[in-house]
Amino acid sequence: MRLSRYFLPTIKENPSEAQIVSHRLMLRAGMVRQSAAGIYSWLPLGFKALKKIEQIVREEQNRSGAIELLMPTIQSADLWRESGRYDDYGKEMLRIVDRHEREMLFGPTNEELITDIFRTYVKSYKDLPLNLYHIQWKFRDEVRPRFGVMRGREFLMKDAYSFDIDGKGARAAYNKMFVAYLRTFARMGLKAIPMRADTGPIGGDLSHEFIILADTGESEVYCDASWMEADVLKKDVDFTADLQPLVDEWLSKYAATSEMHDPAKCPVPAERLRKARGIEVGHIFYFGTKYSKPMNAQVAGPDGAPVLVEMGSYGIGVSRLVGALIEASHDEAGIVWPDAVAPFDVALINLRVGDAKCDAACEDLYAKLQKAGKDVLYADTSDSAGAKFATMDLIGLPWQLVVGPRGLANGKVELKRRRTGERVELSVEEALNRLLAPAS
Ligand code: 5CA
Repeated sequence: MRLSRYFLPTIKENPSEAQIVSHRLMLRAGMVRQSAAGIYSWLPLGFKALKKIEQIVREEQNRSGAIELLMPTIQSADLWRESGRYDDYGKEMLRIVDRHEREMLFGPTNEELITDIFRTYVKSYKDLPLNLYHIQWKFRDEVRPRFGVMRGREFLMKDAYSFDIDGKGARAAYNKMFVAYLRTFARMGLKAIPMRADTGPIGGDLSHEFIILADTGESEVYCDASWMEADVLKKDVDFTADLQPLVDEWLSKYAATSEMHDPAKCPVPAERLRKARGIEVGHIFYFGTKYSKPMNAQVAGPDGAPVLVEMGSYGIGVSRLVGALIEASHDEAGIVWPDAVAPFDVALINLRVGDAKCDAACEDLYAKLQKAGKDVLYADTSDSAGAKFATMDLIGLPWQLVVGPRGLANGKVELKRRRTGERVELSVEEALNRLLAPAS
């Protein structure tokens, strides 16, 4: 993408409405624009980051055996009456009346809708286990939407729903999601720690929140210092195997939110206990027959007798993750994207647009990098070098490839790693090789 043709409305001044760094940087980098309290438009750069994150979530859901579909944002109130949650959900639910006076709502979650789909089509235990998910916008009329996309009213969630014939199967489904979540967040460069959690309006008796540590987090958490060294991606995972031993291994490391933490019962010695603040990026629930029972979602068991299915639901805050990733990875100059979720891979900076040699070298690099599959933002505008560097540092792409007349006279370009600030002078060939090496 050529910057001269792109839509990147960056802002120099710090926006006064932003209280935390990720919100400030998202506004300054032209990623989002608030359209009403807690409701955002995703501008091109923000949208690209959102899509990158969504894709990692999708790949790990698919790897674990979950199947993607898409349910609507608007739901019928009648379904929610069946589960009893239409009255229980309270003011957080945005209620709508259509032209025929039918009561509708903007979905805050999808347990009812998916259970209705399930009961319509699935009739036999032979079709289980089944885990269906979608990545769809939700609306919750939060009392205090704040911190930008971290606590929005409209937000993008991945929600998966598992159906099993018995508790043992449901536990296996829960374990798959547990491990898929660890992998998902680790692939984004985040350390998300699973913590025993309250189940709130979703219900059930087994639940974990996945929380990343950040000073601006809304939850207070306690965890064993050994979590800091844990490497989730070290082992490959076979999702067809029994994952209980792996889950038990992870759960043997203590971690709890302040609501669940009891100092008297905490097994971690004081010197190894970390108290920190955290951001909830995912939440998984096992709630048995809480929805299948009132909604009569049953299948024929092996002996032909009807059995109510055991269910769980599993959420990831996809749009919240954009903010959470920035909270976890930034410096004074701006965002520092982890490679896997960066909206572009490389910023190609032409220091002297109009100079025939610089232009030609940049065009050549731009074409070659794109041909090799790299997503390049080519700074081909007439802004000053200083302004270009500031913009590129602000938007935080992992690599900056700088082409200027002085270097080119000696056949050199400069490659800067955004995360470390390290700069090296290289030949054009070497720079290309470095950028196209598998690790970059
Ligand atoms: N039905 C279940 C799981 S599918 C559910 O709704 N769980 S939840 O309420 O915990 O939400 C799942 C995830 O969505 C949370 O972990 C959080 O990361 C994200 N989330 C929840 N509320 C908001 C919000 N107001 N703004 C942004 N993200 C949110």
